[in-house]
Amino acid sequence: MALRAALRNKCGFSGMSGVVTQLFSCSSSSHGRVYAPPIVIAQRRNSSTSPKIKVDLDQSTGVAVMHMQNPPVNSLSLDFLTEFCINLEKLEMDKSCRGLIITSSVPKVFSAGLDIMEMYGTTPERCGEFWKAVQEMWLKLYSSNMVTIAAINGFSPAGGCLISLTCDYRIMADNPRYSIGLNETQLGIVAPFWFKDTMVNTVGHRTTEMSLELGLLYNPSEALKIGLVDHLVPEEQVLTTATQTMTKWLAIPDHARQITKSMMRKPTADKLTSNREADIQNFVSFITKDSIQKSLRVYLEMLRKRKG
Ligand code: CO8
Repeated sequence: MALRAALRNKCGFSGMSGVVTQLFSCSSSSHGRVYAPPIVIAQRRNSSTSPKIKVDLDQSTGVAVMHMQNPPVNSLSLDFLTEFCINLEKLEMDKSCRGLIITSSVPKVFSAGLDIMEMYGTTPERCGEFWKAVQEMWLKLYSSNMVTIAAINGFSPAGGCLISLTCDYRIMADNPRYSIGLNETQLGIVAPFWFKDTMVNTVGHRTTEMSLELGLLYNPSEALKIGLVDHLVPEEQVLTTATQTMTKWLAIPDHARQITKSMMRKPTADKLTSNREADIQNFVSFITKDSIQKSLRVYLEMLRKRKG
């Protein structure tokens, strides 16, 4: 709780600045996203800078860009996930924010997925706390009322792929060196049912089955072909394309889009919501097994050797 409180303070939006350049009007429902046509567009930006995540909210467009900045590889540690969730919650409650683009400030890497060091050689208590934060991140993002777009500007294995799949739309840098996929089995671990469900809902059962069993990582062209991503663009255009795509999505009335999104996603989210504790227990007992710890150690050594 102390960590949460400390992060809350760090994550507070600050430094509102800017000039009103055009007129806009924006009314809100309980989730703050019933939008009226622009009368005045205010070029006001809220920026929040916290150690691992930077959020820029453009109040004139209602679009926030969340930059993950946790070098060297944007791994999803407990601290990172806590910050991520706090920022997400703040944006969700902010009536002026209707769309969220998630991208990386770390060169060549969108996210290397869950921080392996949170799963290797730690206590069952810490593992449980960590897994709860992973669940929280997924539930919040998957059920978000905002339009969410992943601007995938680098490698995106495992948890990085999960974040992408959890968004409404995926734009990836067309660089054949990058890859994306749920590669858990390659580490000797198993993607839980809600990772699997998220992928099934995106690319279908057969592709997911093969993908998960083999722990496949796809290059951008392959990922586009199977529908794992929606659009490829040159790397330098990822963010601008995400912004343009967001404009199209935001042209749809919020209430209709949100109800539709909920209709599509709620049954999947509810499966985890009603099984959270059992899912945490499963994770902790699985990950703390000697054989699984050994697999993780071998994988970490492989990562180090590859580097050398
Ligand atoms: N967690 C922790 N540390 C990591 C991770 C990670 N996921 N990935 C890389 N690192 C570390 C490396 O060990 C290295 O550390 P050091 O500098 O101390 O040697 C440092 O980050 C930099 O890594 P690289 O030199 O490999 O960086 P590159 O830019 O060359 O490559 C890659 C970037 C491609 C992202 C590469 O690092 C990579 O492939 N990483 C592994 C990615 C991966 O396999 N992630 C899977 C994580 S598991 C997960 O997300 C879902 C788990 C579900 C659990 C279910 C259990 C029941």
